[in-house]
Amino acid sequence: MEKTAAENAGNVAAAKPLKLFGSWASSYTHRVQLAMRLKGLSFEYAEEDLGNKSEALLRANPVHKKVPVLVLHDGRALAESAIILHYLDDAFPDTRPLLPADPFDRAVARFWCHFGDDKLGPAVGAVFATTGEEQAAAVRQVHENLALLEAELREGAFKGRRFFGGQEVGFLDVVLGCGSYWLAVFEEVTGVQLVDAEAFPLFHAWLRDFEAQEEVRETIPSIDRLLAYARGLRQMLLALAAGAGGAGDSSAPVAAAPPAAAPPVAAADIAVDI
Ligand SMILES: N[C@@H](CCC(=O)N[C@@H](CS)C(=O)NCC(=O)O)C(=O)O
Repeated sequence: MEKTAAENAGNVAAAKPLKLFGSWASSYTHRVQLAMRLKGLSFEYAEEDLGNKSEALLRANPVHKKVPVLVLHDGRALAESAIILHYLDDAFPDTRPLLPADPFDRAVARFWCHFGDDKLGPAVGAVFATTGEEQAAAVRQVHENLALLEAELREGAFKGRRFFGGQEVGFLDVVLGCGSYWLAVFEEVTGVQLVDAEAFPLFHAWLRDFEAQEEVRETIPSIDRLLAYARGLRQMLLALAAGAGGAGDSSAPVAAAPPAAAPPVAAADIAVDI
């Protein structure tokens, strides 16, 4: 009889552990780490130097050359955090599911995941990478996007839920939560308020609740470390945008430096890649 993917995964589990290529400050990496923790899946972790990527990472993700990458028990590799999260649900059905069971609810979770990656994340990145009027416009975009999420929590798809996934942290919590802790870091570094608890009470409460979860606390680096990293990164992005060129102040504590030749226009993109 043919074996299911889960049985195959289970058979080779003893031989070779799952392996995750990641970067310590990468929110996309945190998504996968958190998902595996919530599911109780053990894995090996390989920290990538994003300024000098390993041959193994480039072989495993030749298309995007980014982390996270999950290497399966049999050596095959998967890239893109949301796709990895879906895979984990499919391949390990005996573990805690992250996506809802209902097809419509699953689609809604995917929709808001796309919203986070496509709209909210880039707007937050732009606040971080800019100053002046450009930054003010990006702040307005962040607020518009947060207002959309707040409305869904108040009277839309997620009304009455503790988490986006229901009573427990689910797929969308992992996806949105692993980017949202950067909001406080960016507020501190830029001096701009992004999440006003009065304007976005439900989103604010959700984020505090998410951050207090044991698995989340185990996954997210300390605020001091993130702050030091973000300060160095902002300094470099502003230098790039100002046309200073190069990799900025080499003493800046930038753990995951973008390519030195990155053009200024890419600044917002770089900032989002955290
Ligand atoms: N869409 C990707 C984004 C991954 C991503 O942007 N990774 C960043 C680190 S957070 C990266 O590897 N950057 C290195 C580079 O761009 O060269 C995902 O969801 O996994």
